[in-house]
Amino acid sequence: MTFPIDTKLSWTDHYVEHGFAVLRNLASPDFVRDAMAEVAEMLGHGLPPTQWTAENSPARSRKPVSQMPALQRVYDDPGIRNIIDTMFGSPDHWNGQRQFQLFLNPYDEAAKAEVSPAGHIDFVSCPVPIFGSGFMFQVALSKSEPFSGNITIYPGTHKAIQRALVENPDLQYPKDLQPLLECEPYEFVAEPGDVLVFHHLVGHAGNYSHAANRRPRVVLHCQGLRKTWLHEIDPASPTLSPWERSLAFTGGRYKVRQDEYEWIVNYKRKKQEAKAAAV
Ligand SMILES: O=C(O)CCC(=O)C(=O)O
Ligand SMILES: [Fe+2]
Repeated sequence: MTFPIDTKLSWTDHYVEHGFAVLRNLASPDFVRDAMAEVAEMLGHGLPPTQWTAENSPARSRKPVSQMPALQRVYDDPGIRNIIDTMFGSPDHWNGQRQFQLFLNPYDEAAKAEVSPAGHIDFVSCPVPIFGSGFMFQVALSKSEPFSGNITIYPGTHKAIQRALVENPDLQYPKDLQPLLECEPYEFVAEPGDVLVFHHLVGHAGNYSHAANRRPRVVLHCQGLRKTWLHEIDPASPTLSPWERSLAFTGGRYKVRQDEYEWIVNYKRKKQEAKAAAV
């Protein structure tokens, strides 16, 4: 059993409620075709995707994505830009950063056809932002199948994590928060051009590639970030954007103790300094 998408909800309501949404066939076919051609050129072996293996195809691009102009166009795609603008409630909030990676999971003979029973969040042993400044999305460039190494999402966990942080903003992942990230996952099995949008606090996991027909997983793993970080939310406000609504599980009006960005940067800097002083 995997978690079923609730098709009665709009994608934005699904994102708010479950911490993720799937938009089928969203990125333009021209973009997807050119991006896949650029990936194939980078690999250089001319083999069809079902013959890609861990030996002949690296999981992370050999070439920096900054040198892959077709991939860069992901942020010019009208469907993608519409997601960003809709999430933030206006085209004025996006910070313009093209921050993404190419994730490629070729068939792995030694792996098992299974997905992780638990997720992670990306804020490891550091402050976890209650609000943060954006969301994540993946754009599928090729057809995948169950166990292709697709990302899995642990639905609804963004709420539990945010509530725990409201109670105690000093909680950290994994030591305090891992138990909240175990539930029935959703696996992003994709057709080319499908997009998965997910919350910065929702549990998610990478998986091994061992699908029946040996299809690999090829996606762009992207961030949609705002110019400004949020400091405060009033869940009762009628004008919240979908992104803000997904951050309104605070149980009432909530204001951060300090700027979250500065908090994370200072925390990391102090940790580095302590490490340097210890050697
Ligand atoms: O493989 C994936 O799609 C997920 C990767 C991930 O969660 C990460 O890099 O933090
Ligand atoms: Fe992650």
